[in-house]
Amino acid sequence: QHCILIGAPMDSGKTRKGCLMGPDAYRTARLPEALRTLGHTVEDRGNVAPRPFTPKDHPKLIALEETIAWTEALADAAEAAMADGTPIFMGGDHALSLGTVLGVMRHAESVSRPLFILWLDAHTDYHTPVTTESGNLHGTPLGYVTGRPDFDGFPAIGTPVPQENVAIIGLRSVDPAERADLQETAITHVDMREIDENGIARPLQAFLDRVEAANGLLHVSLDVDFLDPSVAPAVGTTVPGGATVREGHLVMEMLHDSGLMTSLDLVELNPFLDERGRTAQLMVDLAASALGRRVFDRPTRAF
Ligand code: DIR
Ligand code: MN
Ligand code: MN
Ligand code: MN
Repeated sequence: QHCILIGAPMDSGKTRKGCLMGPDAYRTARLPEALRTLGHTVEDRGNVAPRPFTPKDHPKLIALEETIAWTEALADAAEAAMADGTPIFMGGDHALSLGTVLGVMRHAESVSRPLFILWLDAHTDYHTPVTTESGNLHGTPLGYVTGRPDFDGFPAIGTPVPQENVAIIGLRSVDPAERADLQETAITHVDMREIDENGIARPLQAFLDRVEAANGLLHVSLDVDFLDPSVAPAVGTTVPGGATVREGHLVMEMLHDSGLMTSLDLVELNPFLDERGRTAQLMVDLAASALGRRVFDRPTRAF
């Protein structure tokens, strides 16, 4: 595979700063080398910068103009990279997915294939600029790409990603408005209890089977807070009771087995909160699993 690394040092999706250091943390934790070791070619396209913007005060929303400026720049970078290989977006907070998914949507449309999204996150990120209570736009990308209203000033999205094509796995912090809105949708939402009861492989495989049957493209968005804070502390919105290291690797290895993943976001890493880079290292190891790293080869699927 040709892996295209794109830095997105975006920090405008929430108040607490630090995600801007994420791309360099991934480079320092040797993400490019890990992918090359697996036999992939790796091209680091450096960091994207937002379009020029003029900040304005808003009664609720944090850094709206900056976030729109990033969305436009990242959508262009993502669309271009999709034509050349497998982009891996090194964030940056989760608002970067407003742009990366938009670019991937444009590419999917140009090749006439349906787009599926796997969202690995403690949170649903299904708000709109109107429903958000915090004003943090990192809580809105799934609302945006599925065509929810009130994204005034953002690029028009064309055909939204169908709700049936979205799965969120790892949920344990859902705002009341999101919970009510999401339950009316066809979005697959797997909370931690379901993972505790049935394991993480089953719902994931069911989703991957749907992607394969539709000959879909698959965008994966991995939020650090999908993982339990005991193993991934470097994120501003830790929620106890998250995925274990092994659950994370199982998801990533299954993604590689499926051969379906066509783009990947690594988001919400805040290296300033880390203990000796351990969260960056875990995220690099997970990305390596998604790109083929194995303890042993598995000729057949075990379940
Ligand atoms: C919360 C937190 N739902 C909000 N969201 C996220 O501010 O809207 N935290 N994405 O990572
Ligand atoms: Mn998120
Ligand atoms: Mn989250
Ligand atoms: Mn392989």
